[in-house]
Amino acid sequence: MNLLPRIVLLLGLASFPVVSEAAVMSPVDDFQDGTTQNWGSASQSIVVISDGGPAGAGDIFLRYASNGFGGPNSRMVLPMNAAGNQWQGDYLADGYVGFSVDIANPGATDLVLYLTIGSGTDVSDGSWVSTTTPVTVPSGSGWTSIDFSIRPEELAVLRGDANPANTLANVKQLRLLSSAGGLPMLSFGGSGSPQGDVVAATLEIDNFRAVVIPEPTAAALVIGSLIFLRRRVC
Ligand SMILES: [Ca+2]
Repeated sequence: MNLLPRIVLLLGLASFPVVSEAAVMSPVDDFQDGTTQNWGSASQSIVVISDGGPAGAGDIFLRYASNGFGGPNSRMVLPMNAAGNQWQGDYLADGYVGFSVDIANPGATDLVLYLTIGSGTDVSDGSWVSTTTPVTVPSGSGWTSIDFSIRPEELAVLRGDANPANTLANVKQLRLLSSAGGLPMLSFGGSGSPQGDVVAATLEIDNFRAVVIPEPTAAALVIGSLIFLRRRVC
């Protein structure tokens, strides 16, 4: 094929974003610094375990056990709501399309997990959306890698703005929770935050990170294509 038709063909391909849809990963919460990295509330009993994460010896992870009968540890929910936490931001601009996390369930109760995303900094302000497809991690499960899609069309609005994209553009907090009966309920009769089940269960977590698809630019694709072409014809 002559050079000009090749360039025309490549310029045509550049108009299809799928060409560049190569996912990358965000920075990871791996707990290797020995802290909870902002997961959980101060009143919850979150334990940092120094050995036995997915990579084995020396792989630090978190364990949270809900008790199912009352107090701050009654519910199976792990909030990320510290002021200025690392997961605040504009997920649309950052190209976040999902999250990946390693989970183990050494407890006696199946975990039915949803990831919920909020745009407010307090319990009752802002909007909340939720993933719609629960991920079940059965009782007794060892480490398993799970994913949540957070593309706007795959999210359910729990409260507030009817357009999930607006919540994704202004994220202030997350809540990872187990809800065996379907989409999470909200506290305060519907005006509060997504709640996990009141249940005796155990969640172990490591390597929480976002799946990122950088926004493609036609210029970058054309430049990349021409570099490839130059290598082929030289
Ligand atoms: Ca780790």
